[in-house]
Amino acid sequence: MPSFEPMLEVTLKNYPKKNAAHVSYGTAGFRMKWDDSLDYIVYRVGILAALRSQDKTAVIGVMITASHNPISDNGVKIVDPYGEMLEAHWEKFANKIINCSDEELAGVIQSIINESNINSSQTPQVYVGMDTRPSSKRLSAACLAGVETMGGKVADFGFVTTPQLHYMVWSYNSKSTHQPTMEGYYRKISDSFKRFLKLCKHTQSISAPVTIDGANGIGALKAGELQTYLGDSLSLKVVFDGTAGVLNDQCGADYVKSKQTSPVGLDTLAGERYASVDGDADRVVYYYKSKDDVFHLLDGDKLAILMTSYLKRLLNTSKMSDALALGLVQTAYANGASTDYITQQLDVPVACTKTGVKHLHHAALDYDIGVYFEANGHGTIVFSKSANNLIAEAASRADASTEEGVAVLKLHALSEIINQVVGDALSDIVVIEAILADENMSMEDWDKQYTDLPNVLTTVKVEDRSVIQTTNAERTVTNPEGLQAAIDNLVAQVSRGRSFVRPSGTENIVRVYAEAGTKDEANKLATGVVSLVKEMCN
Ligand code: G16
Repeated sequence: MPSFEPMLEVTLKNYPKKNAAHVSYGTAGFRMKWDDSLDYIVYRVGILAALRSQDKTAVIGVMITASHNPISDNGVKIVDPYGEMLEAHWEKFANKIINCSDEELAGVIQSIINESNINSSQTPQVYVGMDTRPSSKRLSAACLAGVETMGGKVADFGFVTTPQLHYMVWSYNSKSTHQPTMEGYYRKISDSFKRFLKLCKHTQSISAPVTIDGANGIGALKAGELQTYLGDSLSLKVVFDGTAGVLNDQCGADYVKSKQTSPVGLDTLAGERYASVDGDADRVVYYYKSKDDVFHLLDGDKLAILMTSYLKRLLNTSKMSDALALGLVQTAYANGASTDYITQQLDVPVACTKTGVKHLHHAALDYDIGVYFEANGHGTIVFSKSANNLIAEAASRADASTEEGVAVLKLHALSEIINQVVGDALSDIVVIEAILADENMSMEDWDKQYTDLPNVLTTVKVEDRSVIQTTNAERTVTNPEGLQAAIDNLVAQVSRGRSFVRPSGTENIVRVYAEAGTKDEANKLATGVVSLVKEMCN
């Protein structure tokens, strides 16, 4: 009898399979409406994470979260050794282990052990974290039971943001000098930010606070903790902190981005900076109100362009632009004006991938310094290993009395403020604040880099979202037949039109994006495409 079986017999009784429907490991792991059938899924994910840990001889992470989705949802995803998303081959194992019956479970575990040549004598190590949903604690307990079934050790981090858990896993496995602790995480961001500010001409500290909408979730709590490390170098004023409102309800990054308005109940003042994070703080958007009382959104595209243009300038001044290739990765949701600006004005190459952080992250690794952002605010900057080494080495001998030396030191500090492992709202905010301070830029100045084409992002409920199939980084529909030609026809009727539809990977809906030369045209295009989807997909 395999060594795990006696323990499996004991724990399985507490987590019997409750759902006959087939579930798949998607962009965001397993995610659904919460009911007690999610318990067995998370228990089995705990078992799989333990196997993955033995397979890689490394710490593996499990995060319990449904991120931007409503409080009634929950989910779980696995974090690979260097903070990456779970490898595709193991997503297949995930589907196998979740969809088999209770009777088949031992056999499926053994088949994964055999297929991956796993040395079962090693003790698995799994880091577990969760968001603030009411169902998260119970799911975390289920995960722990799964890991322990395989004889694994768990480090339970409790309430953390998704990027914090990714950081811990990366930090431990890579034996980073930045410790795999909450303190290590906060010190990495705040110490490098303070170092960066000392190099800036305009300011030694940023006196005006940035208001952070914490989506009534974990981001609010953790922004408060980060503040204690930042001290008076940067002031974070947290609202929607969970003391009164409901998670992601009329607040948070997803609400602000899709409704293109500020959170309900937030009284925005002209001249101030605002940022909204989502339910697990892995994405962020900024916004402000102009003097004429108009709301202006600075979404993931605007964040990406600010970071890319600033990096380009630093690379030129530090005379490192020949050694380090800079590139940007976007998805189909990127506003056409942002892509035009970056390619035509800044002469930086742009790649387009499917939605899903793992696709963007992977493509960003093609550059020495790759900036990637989804328009919804999910993104970061990744530096290749050789770029990190080159910058650190140049910083160690940089002459801070020259412009060139200061640029090298700023580049080095930025590479440490940013969470290179995964998109991280908190570290992104600090990077944006660093750049705005150094450039002495107001929100208006930032916004003026380029003007967004008017756009609409909406959703359509359909019976079965899988009827929509796409290609060309989700920009072209291949099924239902005729839908793409009909969309093209509507696009041709407006100026500077562009539109696409794709099935969501996290909700049972189809997303529709439309942009055009004027707001009326964008609305007209979106309405037309929504009707087409309703007609042809139901
Ligand atoms: C997840 C993914 C993102 C994706 C988002 C929405 O984000 O990690 O890459 O953009 O879902 O995906 P979809 O349009 O397929 O529903 P999060 O922040 O919810 O984990």
